[in-house]
Parts: sequence; C-alpha cells; structure tokens
Amino acid sequence: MNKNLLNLNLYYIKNLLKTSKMLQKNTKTQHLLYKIVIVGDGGVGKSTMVQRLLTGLYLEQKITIGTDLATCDFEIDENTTVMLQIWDFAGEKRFRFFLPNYARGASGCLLCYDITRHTSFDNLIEWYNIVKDNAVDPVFILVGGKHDLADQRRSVEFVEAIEFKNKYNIAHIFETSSKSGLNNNIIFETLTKAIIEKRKGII
Ligand SMILES: Nc1nc2c(ncn2[C@@H]2O[C@H](COP(=O)(O)OP(=O)(O)OP(=O)(O)O)[C@@H](O)[C@H]2O)c(=O)[nH]1
Ligand SMILES: [Mg+2]
Repeated sequence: MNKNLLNLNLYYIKNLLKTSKMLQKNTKTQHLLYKIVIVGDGGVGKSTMVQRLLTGLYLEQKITIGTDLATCDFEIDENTTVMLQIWDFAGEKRFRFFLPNYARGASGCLLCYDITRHTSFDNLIEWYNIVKDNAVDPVFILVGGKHDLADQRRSVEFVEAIEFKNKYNIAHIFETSSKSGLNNNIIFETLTKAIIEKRKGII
C-alpha cells in the first residue's frame, strides 16, 4: 500500500475511535431537569437564600410578588448534570391561592421558617399540606433561616424542628444563614441528590 494511503487510513481510524469515544461519553451523560418550590411565611428569607446560591452574596430582597423563577446548574458527577428550576414562592397570605397550581410537577420542596419567629415555624404544616397535596411525592427539606441571629434571638429550638422532621417524614433538616453563607450550597445539593435517588428507576 502506498505511504500516503496508509497515513490517510490511519487518520480515519483515529477519528473513528475518537468519535466513538465521544458518543459513548454522551450516551452516558444524563442531563436532568427538576422543578423545586421554596415555600414558607413572608420574610423568612427565601429569596435572599436563592440570591446567595446564585451570586454568593448577601443581597437585600424586595418582597416577592406571586413567584420568582430562577435556574441553577449542578454537576453531580462526571456523568450527571442537573438543572434545578427554582420556584421561589411569595409568603404573603394574599398570594396563597396561587400555590396549588405552582406546586404541580415539583420534585422537591424547601420548607422554610425563620428561627427567630416561632409563628413561621407553626405555619409550616399549612405549607407542607399544600405542596404534598399538589405534587407527586416530592422530597421535602426543612430549612431554618437566619442562623446568624441564633445567639440573640432564637425562638425555635433545633430539637423542635427535628420533631417536625420526624413526624412528617421529611428527608433532611438544615439551619442556614444567607448572611454568613452557612449551609447555603449544601441545602440545594442535598435536595438535588435526594431527588435523583428517589426518582431512580422512574426516569
Ligand atoms: N439576619 C438575617 N436576615 C436575613 C437573612 N435572610 C434574609 N434576611 C432578612 O429578611 C428579610 C426578608 O428576606 P426575603 O428573602 O425577602 O424573605 P422571603 O421569605 O423571600 O419573603 P417573601 O418574598 O415575602 O415571601 C430581608 O430583607 C433580610 O433583611 C439571614 O440569613 N440573616
Ligand atoms: Mg421572597
């Protein structure tokens, strides 16, 4: 065989191998999309928590009207990427009638309260019931916000929150602070991984 033809053949074989490796990698990579809802009384810090996740900064937020929508990408491992579609729901009572519709199709839910305001903890059951009745078996995570104020103004003890978690079979619980950043990323990562685990075999 002439030398040029041999080189050409080698070139084609090399490219063929490269393409087949790329195809193998692509077929293995999963790109998942999950909708999550963030609920809890007005002013507990939901939107600030989302902004902290998206920007890494503590940014003062205006009251949410209806719902705010954001997306965030997570690389779970080299074969799995997830886009979280985050529905940050208004806590004010006048927007409550929207929630049943917005909760539909949610795979996960962050149930949020403010550790310095006990009423926001007492009202969690209402939020929990609306989401549970309108989404199909979502993963719930309990989130106590404003942990930076724990020393001066805590009114919800962590043990109380653990009791709630156990009673309602909630997957995880975290206290967080958007001011210090405590547990901010891990809440969303844990929720994402728990959803993937729960949906294994369904997708
Ligand atoms: N100390 C402290 N204050 C916080 C923290 N997060 C939020 N806040 C304060 O709480 C206020 C309300 O925060 P938002 O994020 O708007 O609360 P929200 O839950 O989205 O409220 P709605 O949109 O009305 O449902 C903010 O203006 C901040 O002053 C936190 O981690 N620590
Ligand atoms: Mg808000």
